[in-house]
Amino acid sequence: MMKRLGSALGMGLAAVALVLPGLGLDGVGAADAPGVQVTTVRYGPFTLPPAGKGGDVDHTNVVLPDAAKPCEDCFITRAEPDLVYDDGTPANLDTGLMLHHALLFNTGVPDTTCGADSFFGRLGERFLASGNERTVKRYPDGYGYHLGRDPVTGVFHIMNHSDVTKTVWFTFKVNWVPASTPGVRAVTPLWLDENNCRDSEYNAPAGPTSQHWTWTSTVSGRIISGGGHVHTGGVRTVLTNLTTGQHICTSWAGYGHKPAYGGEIESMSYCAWDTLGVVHKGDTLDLQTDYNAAEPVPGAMGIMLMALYQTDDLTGSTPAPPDASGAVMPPSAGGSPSRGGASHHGHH
Ligand SMILES: [Cu+2]
Repeated sequence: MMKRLGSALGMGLAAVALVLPGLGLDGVGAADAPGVQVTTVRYGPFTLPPAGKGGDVDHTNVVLPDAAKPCEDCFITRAEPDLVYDDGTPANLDTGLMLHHALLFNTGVPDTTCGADSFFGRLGERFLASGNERTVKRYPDGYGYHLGRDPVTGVFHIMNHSDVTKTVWFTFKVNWVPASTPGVRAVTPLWLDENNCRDSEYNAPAGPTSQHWTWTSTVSGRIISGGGHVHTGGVRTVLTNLTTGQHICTSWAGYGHKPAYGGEIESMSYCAWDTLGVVHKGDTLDLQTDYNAAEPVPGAMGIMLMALYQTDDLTGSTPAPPDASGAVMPPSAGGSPSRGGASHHGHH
């Protein structure tokens, strides 16, 4: 099973994608609501020689066309990512493995913030993603992401910093209901990115910095959930409607609570509420990304993937409490990165 990851962007690999079927009663998800099914979808195997011998596929995106889907004609309501070994145990920095990123594209739907004039835009709608911090995505009750019958494309970047070859899988444990389920409201993913439609990277200088990216909304509705992604040294991402002045979501980075992460970024807090914020077509959304690293962070990222319920009924409901919108720092956040954000591990 010695397989080197391809080095060419856009190269399709023959990695096998498996769906582990129907674990509807395994606890976590089954409690959600009647009819909720839980499917773990597994991508790989990725067999990675040590870094420097092919396992260090830096700046490489492995593209898997026709990647496994957790369900078809369905609404995804929750998705829990992980990177694991053959036996299912987590693969993380304490054993040398790091998930740079995994992204899933729905090829049947154009992306809302990235047009088809770019490589990533042509792949379709970015609807699920994960960095090494492995944030669980979820929508408030009554909302879901609709996945139809179009193929899904996966993009993966995984690194092996250990000195031996390792085989790992990327997994998403997905809660879903059939599309025929009455009353589920379909959400539109909004991908907000300091370097959108490109490689998402920028260089963050040492010390406290704020990077901004703005987007003029092409859609109207209520933002109901979402979270951010930064690299080690990142503090938070903040989404604001500049036109109305409304704070929508702050996603906070956490360090130093989980030994498996070796002091690198281990969590990003997640916002979820029936109305985190209101967006009108033509409004300007501002993505702010804060870093505070002891050394410069090359290839830094600042991304938020939000879920929007498109509607013209913008009257809204109960305002989001501070702990739902990240207006206050949660207990999971804060702490100090072990190496100031400039280490090789910390690159992503
Ligand atoms: Cu990243």
